Amino acid sequence: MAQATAPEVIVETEGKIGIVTLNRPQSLNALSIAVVDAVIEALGGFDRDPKINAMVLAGLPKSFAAGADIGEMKGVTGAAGAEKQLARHLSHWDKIGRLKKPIVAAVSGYALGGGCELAMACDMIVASETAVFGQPEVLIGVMAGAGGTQRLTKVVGKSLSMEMNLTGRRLTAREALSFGLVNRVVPVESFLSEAKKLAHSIAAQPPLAVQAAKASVLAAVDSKLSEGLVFERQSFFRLFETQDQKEGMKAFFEKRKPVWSGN
Ligand code: DAK
Repeated sequence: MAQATAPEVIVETEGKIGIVTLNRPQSLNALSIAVVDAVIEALGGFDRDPKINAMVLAGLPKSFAAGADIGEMKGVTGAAGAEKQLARHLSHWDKIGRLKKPIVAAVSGYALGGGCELAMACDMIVASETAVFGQPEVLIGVMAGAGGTQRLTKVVGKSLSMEMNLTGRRLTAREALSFGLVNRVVPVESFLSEAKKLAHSIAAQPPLAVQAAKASVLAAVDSKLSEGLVFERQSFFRLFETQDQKEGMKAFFEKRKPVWSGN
């Protein structure tokens, strides 16, 4: 079972889903190093837990996360100093991209800077009507450092990403939906339940097929089409080694619901 290593991070399970909630309301869920480390430890724990098939990473109704904790960065001087101070933290951020199981971000209120980057590092985003997305680092003299110029550009395109990264322009939830940054926009009262619903619907599928499909979609983001197609085909073939492939196709002809073993 995944555990919280910081008091501001709540870790729970609900059936086959693991839920990690940021709970640092006094600073609008600013991402201190301890909080990010705890979030990633908890997600990693769920990723290794055979009882869990999908995850939700949630913020609070007022704020998903208003960025990295500026208080922890303001005293840092020099590129080498920044790299040294953030090295361990950086390797933690990189771990999110290596998690096998899907993560749904439940975003309400501010998703700014590192908060926007954390949401984009997840696989899907359910946003509340009050959600705002932005990379405002330029307004405090720096720039995005954890995917805000990379993942965002791949989703919304160069022009809008430029504007967001160069002026701090924020997107409303509806705008984010129109650009494909989020999966859906729901009333603030239901953002968490809708994110859980989506995670449960994924968790009900055969886990090895889900994980292979996740890896294949991510390969599309990272590689050129011809390489992605090879990766996809190999992943498809490998699923014919699983018991769930046999069960899924047998159940189809027996006109019943498949019972997944996860093998
Ligand atoms: N850090 C620390 N405290 C924060 C904070 C933050 N990012 N955001 C808000 N707070 C605190 C405020 O200081 C205030 O604290 P008190 O004064 O009450 O003690 C409290 O939260 C409420 O904030 P406000 O009074 O400002 O509330 P407003 O509603 O007026 O404004 C706001 C909300 C979200 C628009 C505003 O707080 C704001 O602009 N916050 C900063 C947003 C921002 O600039 N975010 C980007 C930070 S830089 C990397 C990984 C990550 C990153 C970089 C590298 N690597 C792995 C290499 C990420 C960098 C960033 O995110």
